[in-house]
Amino acid sequence: MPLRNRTTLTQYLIEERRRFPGSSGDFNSLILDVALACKAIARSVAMGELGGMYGDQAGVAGAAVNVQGETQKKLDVLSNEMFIRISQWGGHLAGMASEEMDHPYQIPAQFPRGKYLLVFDPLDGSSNIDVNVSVGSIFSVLRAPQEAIDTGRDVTEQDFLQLGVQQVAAGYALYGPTTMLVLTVGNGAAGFTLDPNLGEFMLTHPKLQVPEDTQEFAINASNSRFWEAPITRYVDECLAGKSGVRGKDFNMRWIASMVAEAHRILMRGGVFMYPRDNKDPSKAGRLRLLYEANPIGMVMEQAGGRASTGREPMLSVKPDGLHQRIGLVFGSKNEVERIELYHNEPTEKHNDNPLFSERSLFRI
Ligand code: AFP
Repeated sequence: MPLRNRTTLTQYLIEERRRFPGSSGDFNSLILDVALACKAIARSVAMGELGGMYGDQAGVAGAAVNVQGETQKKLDVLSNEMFIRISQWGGHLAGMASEEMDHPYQIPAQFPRGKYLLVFDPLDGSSNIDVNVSVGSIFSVLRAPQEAIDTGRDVTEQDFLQLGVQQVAAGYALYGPTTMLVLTVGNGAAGFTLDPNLGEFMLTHPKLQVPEDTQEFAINASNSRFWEAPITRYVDECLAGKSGVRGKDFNMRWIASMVAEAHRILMRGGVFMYPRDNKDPSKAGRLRLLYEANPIGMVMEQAGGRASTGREPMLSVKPDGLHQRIGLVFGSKNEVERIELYHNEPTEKHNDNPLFSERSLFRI
């Protein structure tokens, strides 16, 4: 469709910000910087081995390791640098935080500081890079504390520890067969497809809505022996299909790229679970609250879905650390609410049911 019939990301942002007549345009410029970083990352992802993009980042002794204790891929590091280089100079940010950096990033002295905080996972799904499966970037925008804005001081970890409901924008880029940007600025969620000829993100999905019901669930089933009882119950019921209490068959997916799972769920419904489990008691989950669970959670909630820890709404969790991990369930509203019900049901009540036991679908 020729450009004249399409809305660009810039036009969408300007139209959205008309709701705030006094706005300075800082916010729009920041989102466009993020979009540019995603376009640059998309090109590097597309080059793959041709651009020398595969493989681990070299460290002092073998592969480099990030604050999470995870091996860093070359693209993890490059993507992180792109987010920083493209967004640090514009005067919109008081500071940044990233999965790939131990501490908050201070805006260099030669650049003006602004009123927003940018939090991001520069490349999510890194284990899929070398096998050419879709990966993505996830971002979240918060307002910096007013006194940080007024004084221009260095940001602290505490500045970032805000509830998910305090995000002013969130979204992701998906580097798939097409590169897409999904964004919420607090007024629904919209999808943009990158026109590679123009280099512009074009509005293709103006009002994303997650179907309230689904027959598709996503979980890494290899962890099933570590799950808590409510998750085991929910998955067992899905596997029982028509012959069980759900009365319908389910399909299972697992891509190991949360951005790709989130996008599928936005497009056709579904439920994603990476629950808290006892695989590693030192970790309260695999996914990180500030730059994975909260931004994806805001997008899902803005699109009529739900995001939860399994027990409570994700966006109301008070963060206690920059790299805090958390159990994450999101997707079709009725499925997420069912999972929360199972978590909040008194255990003895469920166990009294003659049809179920903690370990398997039916008491043997
Ligand atoms: P990586 O970025 O380290 O590959 O982690 C991706 C992720 O955070 C999320 O995108 C996936 O849903 C999840 O981890 C996959 O975890 P498993 O590899 O344990 O299935």
